[in-house]
Parts: sequence; C-alpha cells; structure tokens
Amino acid sequence: MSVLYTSDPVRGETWAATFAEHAPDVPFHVGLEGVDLAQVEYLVAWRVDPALLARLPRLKVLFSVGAGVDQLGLAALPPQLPIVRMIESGIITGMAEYLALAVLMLHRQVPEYLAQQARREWRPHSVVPAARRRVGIMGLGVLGEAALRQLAPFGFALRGWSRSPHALEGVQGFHGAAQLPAFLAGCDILACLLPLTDDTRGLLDARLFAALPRGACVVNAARGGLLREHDLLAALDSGQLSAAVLDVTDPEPLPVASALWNHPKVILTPHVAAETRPGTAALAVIENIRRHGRGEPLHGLIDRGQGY
Ligand code: NDP
Ligand code: OXD
Repeated sequence: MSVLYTSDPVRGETWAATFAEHAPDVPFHVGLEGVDLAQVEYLVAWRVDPALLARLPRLKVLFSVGAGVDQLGLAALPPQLPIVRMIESGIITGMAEYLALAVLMLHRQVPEYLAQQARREWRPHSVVPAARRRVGIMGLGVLGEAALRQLAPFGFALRGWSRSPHALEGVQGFHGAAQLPAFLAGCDILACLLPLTDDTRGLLDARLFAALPRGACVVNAARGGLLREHDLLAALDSGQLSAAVLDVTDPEPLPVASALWNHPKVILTPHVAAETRPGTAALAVIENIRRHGRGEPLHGLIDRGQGY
C-alpha cells in the first residue's frame, strides 16, 4: 500500500515529512518518478489526469488538496471512486481572515477611497454602523460557518443561505431556491462561499445582482465559474452594485485584457483567500487513511450526486 501525491512538489516535502513523522508505516511518494503505481491505494491531488487513474489499479480514495473538488473534473472520474475534499485548519483560518478583510473593506468603503486617492480627492463619507450593515454568506459549509463566526463580533446583521436548513446562532438562515430572493433582498454585502457544481455555475448573474438592494457589494472567494463577469461589470457600471472583491476568476489567471483589472470598483486577489497548509493537510489525510483502514466514514467525503 502507498500514497501518491501529485500536487506542488515544494509543499510535497512538508507532506512527506509529516507522513514520515506521524505515519511511518505508510509509504508516501511525491511525484510519479520511481513509484510502483500498482501499489498506490490513495492519491492526493489538485487536478487529476484520468489517464493516470487508469494506471492505478488498486486506487481506493482520491483526496483533493483543496477544499473544492470541481478542479478534479468529477465527470471524468470513475463514479464509484470515493473523493474527499480537504478540511483542515489552515484553509479555515485563511478563509475566515479573507472574508473579514473583504467585508470590512466594503463596509468602510475602501474601493471608493482607493478610487478617490487615485484622483487625489479628499472626500469623507459617513460611516454606516455595523449593526445597520446586512452581510449575507452564500454557502454555510465549513468555510461559510467559519466566516460568519469571524464576522459576528463586529456586530453586522448576519444572514446565510444554503441548500438545506442550518440553524446558526445570530444568523438569519435561508435555504433553497425558493428562499433565495428573500435572502438576497437583505444583503448589503453578499459573499459567495458555494462550491462550483452544475447547480451553482453562473449563479452570480444579472438576475441575482438585480435581486440585491441597489448599491450592494459582492465578494466571490469560491470559484470564478460561479460568477458571470460580463453581468458583474454591467451591474457595477449601472450602479446596481457599488463594489466587488474577487479572489477567483474564470479563467485563472485572469486574462490581461479583462476589464476587471482596471475597474475602479473592483479589488482583485489571485486565488489566495485560503491556502492549504501542508502540515495540517497531511495530518487530515493520515486521519482519513486510518479511518478508511478501520472501515469508518471518511471526513469530507463528497456526495458525487451533488458534486460537493
Ligand atoms: P462545504 O461543502 O463545506 O459547504 C458548501 C456549502 O454550500 C453548504 O452549506 C451547501 O449547502 C452549500 N451549497 C452547495 N450547493 C448549493 C446550492 N445549490 N444551493 C445552496 N447552497 C448550496 O464547502 P466549504 O465551505 O469547505 O468550501 C466552499 C468552497 O470554497 C469550495 O468548494 C471552494 O470552491 C471554495 N474555496 C476557495 C478557496 C480560495 O482560496 N478562494 C479556498 C478554499 C475553498 P448544505 O449545507 O445544505 O449542503
Ligand atoms: C481550495 C482552493 O479549494 O484553494 O482549497 O481554492
């Protein structure tokens, strides 16, 4: 039995060291060189070449190095192969920090002040109290919940939307397509932490932006494919939206010709909201391999039908 890791080789060194320390009985390989593929039972990857899978006859579980799994290309993977998303403290802390940063920047009108600064314009705007700022998170999973916990002490009026009902203290909950309009109508700042699936692709479009209060702001820290760039630009230019913070785009890297780069109402970061921390990620995979060996349920196993 062995584990094959095919993601970033530099981070792979920390993964290998963590396996050597905490699971010395489990052979761990960074990259394909010299690996007996017939012995590989666990694959750890960001993207997967289906041709590689065909060469792994004993593969039992595919672990994503990221919290998302869309980049694995689920449709091309064997339907019975268990796929596990990454749940580890580095990603959770990183996303909670990023969401706090983005929401506070929008709450305190930073995009507007940056645009004013570029024009050498000294013009204060009145501060809206946090209690009067309604912040909504789409996606109440591991990261959505962590973001809401991070935001709670600021005193924002918090709301969240998910597929199934969630009862979170201090958060007004909405779920399902039927409750989406009511959720959106009360979001001055909307942040998206949904997985990219067949159901969510392109959800952040002109119709959704029109359902927000006029002048609302949007944060997308999930996947670029959730948002229609053209619709966002139109909503920003019409004043329906007043600003956007984007950590993800479609495609990535964002093409140099994109109008997002120079848009005065857009703040961009290059998919850095939450980075998988190799040490804690390796421990999470080791724990799951142990669980698998004991026949216990895997932590973070995705539902292939739902795509997340
Ligand atoms: P989870 O699987 O824990 O949570 C997903 C949430 O989305 C759940 O609350 C789920 O609802 C909800 N959801 C899924 N589909 C729908 C739908 N059709 N309608 C309404 N709600 C839906 O995921 P995580 O919180 O761990 O991660 C979220 C995403 O963040 C990842 O998939 C990834 O794409 C992105 N990400 C981005 C990073 C970055 O650096 N920019 C880093 C890490 C992750 P329910 O609870 O009812 O199932
Ligand atoms: C992830 C990511 O999904 O880094 O973890 O985007």
